[in-house]
Amino acid sequence: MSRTIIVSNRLPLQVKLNNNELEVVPSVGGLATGMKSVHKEGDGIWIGWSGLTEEELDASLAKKVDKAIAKENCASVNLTENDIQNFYYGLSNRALWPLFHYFIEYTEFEREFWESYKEVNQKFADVVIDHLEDGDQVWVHDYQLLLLPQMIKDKKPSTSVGFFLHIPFPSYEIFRIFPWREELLTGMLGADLLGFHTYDYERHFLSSIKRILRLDVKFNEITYHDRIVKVDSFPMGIDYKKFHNAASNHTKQSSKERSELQKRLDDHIQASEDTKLILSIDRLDYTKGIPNRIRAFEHFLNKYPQFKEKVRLIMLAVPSRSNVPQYQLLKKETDELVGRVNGQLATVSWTPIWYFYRSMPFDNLIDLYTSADIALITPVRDGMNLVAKEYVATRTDKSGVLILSEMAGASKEMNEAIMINPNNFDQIADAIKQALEMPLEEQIARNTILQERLERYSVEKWAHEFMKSLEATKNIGEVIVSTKLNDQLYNKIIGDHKNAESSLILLDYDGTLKGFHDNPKQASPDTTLLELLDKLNNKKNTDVVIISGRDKETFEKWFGNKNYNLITDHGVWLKKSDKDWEALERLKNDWMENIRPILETFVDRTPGTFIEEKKYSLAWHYRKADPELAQIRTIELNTVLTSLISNNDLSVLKGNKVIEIKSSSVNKGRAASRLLSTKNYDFVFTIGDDWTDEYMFEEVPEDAYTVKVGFKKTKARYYVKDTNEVRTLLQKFVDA
Ligand code: GDG
Repeated sequence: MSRTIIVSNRLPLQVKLNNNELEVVPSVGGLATGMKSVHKEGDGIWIGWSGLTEEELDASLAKKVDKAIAKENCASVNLTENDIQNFYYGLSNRALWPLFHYFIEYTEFEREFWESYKEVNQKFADVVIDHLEDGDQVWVHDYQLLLLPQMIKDKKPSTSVGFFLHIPFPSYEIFRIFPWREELLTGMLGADLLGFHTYDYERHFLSSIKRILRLDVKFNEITYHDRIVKVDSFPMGIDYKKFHNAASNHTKQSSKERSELQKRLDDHIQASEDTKLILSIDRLDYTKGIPNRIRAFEHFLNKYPQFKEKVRLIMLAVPSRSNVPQYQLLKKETDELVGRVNGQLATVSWTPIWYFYRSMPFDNLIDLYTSADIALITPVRDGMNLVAKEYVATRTDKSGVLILSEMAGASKEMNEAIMINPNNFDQIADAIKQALEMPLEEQIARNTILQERLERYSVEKWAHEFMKSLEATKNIGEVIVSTKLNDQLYNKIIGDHKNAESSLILLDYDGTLKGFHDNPKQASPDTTLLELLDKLNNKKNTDVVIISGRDKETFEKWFGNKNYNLITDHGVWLKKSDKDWEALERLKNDWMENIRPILETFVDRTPGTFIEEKKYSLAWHYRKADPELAQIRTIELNTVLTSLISNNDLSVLKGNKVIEIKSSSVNKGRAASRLLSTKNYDFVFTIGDDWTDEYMFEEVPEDAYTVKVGFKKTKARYYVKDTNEVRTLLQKFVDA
């Protein structure tokens, strides 16, 4: 079985230092539990930071820490105090966390933070590479390590890498604000599988990929260089059995076994018959909507005063990132709000809000979950929210009501909860009233469905599904039947060319010899390319032909003073090296008058697009358009054109970000066969990047070398990654 290396910012354990004595305590968090089976399978290891900085550890202690955590099948990444300040509290929690949660006003884009983020991601990469063995797969977690997948892939291209983001991925309009957005995206694209909690985050991510990196996305697959990156949603679950069983045992506790907290809760519950407890648990984080919740609760008590003295809100806020200024402000605001509400509404026998600012042991958490009639979960933005799930799991008698913000990822799967908008206090007040008055049968009916789902899609299942999907990505590449050119194949091609008596080399231009440009007029050949072509063209017994959809006028301008063989307009015109242009096809172009106005309406309605008018064809270019709008328009245009051209001997060609209408009797394949019939070539090599080149690949003899540029479905036998590799290959012909 292949081994999995799990990587997260923090290790799933706590290292405690008591008078230079080490204690290693495993964490019990959701992630640690979910990954347990993956971690234990086939000697997997977990890589992350131990929680102690280099400054806190001298050399001998550091060794001891390493040894102690190695015992837990973990390995540590050593971080300095400076790393923690700039990478963790800095870029991760003062830029990425607020931005990804739509708190733009809290984001700080410090270059120093960014530099540290890159360095620390590299530190993680170095440790991963050190531990990586052939056949291992890596699963990277969360927003602190967005650059890590590509750093691993750079060094170990054949390693399978998965990545899961635990927080939301924001919409493109938000994500684009980040100054180093391209780097983040390309960092993530090092993974073979990218997982998000919900389809919305997945959709936002794909939208950024299309708009910022302008990559091709088909359904949930991104073509990135010569790889396919799969994107999917995997809603994280909880350790259902652990919470359910703990709650079950809790109900069996004798009064002696009850905790102090439980006793206080019991006092409240027993105070009067219609008393009720509302619970909230979260880290003290501005994304969790804590001030909103307090204000909404205050509004509820004022709107429905009959519940005063009967209902109490118990708020557990766990200290978090307290050296980030916004968290300090939030603490102050929360303290003040709780003080104000309690001050204004409390009576001698009742305080409306019990507020705990601390973390509690697991057993106390169970006390709270099992004693609360209602869970009030109101984040303004939350990747998933496990507390909502844990509350439902502990309701062993199926009583209890969950009020859940629609801004939490969990809301997508927990339809049976009462859904609220955390900014609508009136709605929250009504939801609390509805929850308080909900008949028991309805509570049971809702919780039955919720519990069944939570039990089925547990955190273990979540981890398993992710790993299964990662495994499946290993086969994605196989749908592309062509073979990547490697050194051995290069040598074979060059050798065959050398031994041939008469060779034909057919080269497509755009996307093959030259990269794409927003404006096709500006993609003229550079000097390096011209020098390379000159040398190639001078090879003896070799006919080099540039074969393109470009018009003859453009090629005349670019290559008129060269003695290359040229074929333009997809095969309408041929120019033999030292001769004049000759028409290979006699074509009409009177159809253009009818088609042009149609294309013009598409240009008007699709900003960034334009028409290229050639002598025998019309091309609608959409490279610069919004990719999502363009996708809709191409389907529309295709439908309109197909119905129009059917009787006209015209065809619609879908090129690379261009739709071209031209005579159906012309294509590069026909032009290629004409050339092949004029001479007895014993070596044929053809290379091209788009759909129009497929005709060429079809027409050349079976033993010809057909090469596609880019990792796409093709009839070519081989492929190369990009235009740079094309030039490297041509240089090899020259050097041979
Ligand atoms: C991030 C995303 C996403 C809380 N207080 C105590 C305590 N907890 C435990 C809860 C729960 C966990 O902490 C909190 O998880 P959440 O999901 O609610 O929130 P984040 O910490 O913000 O987590 C979030 C999650 O990652 C997973 O992908 O759902 O959206 O922001 O398990 O039980 N545990 C103990 N004492 C406490 O006082 N023992």
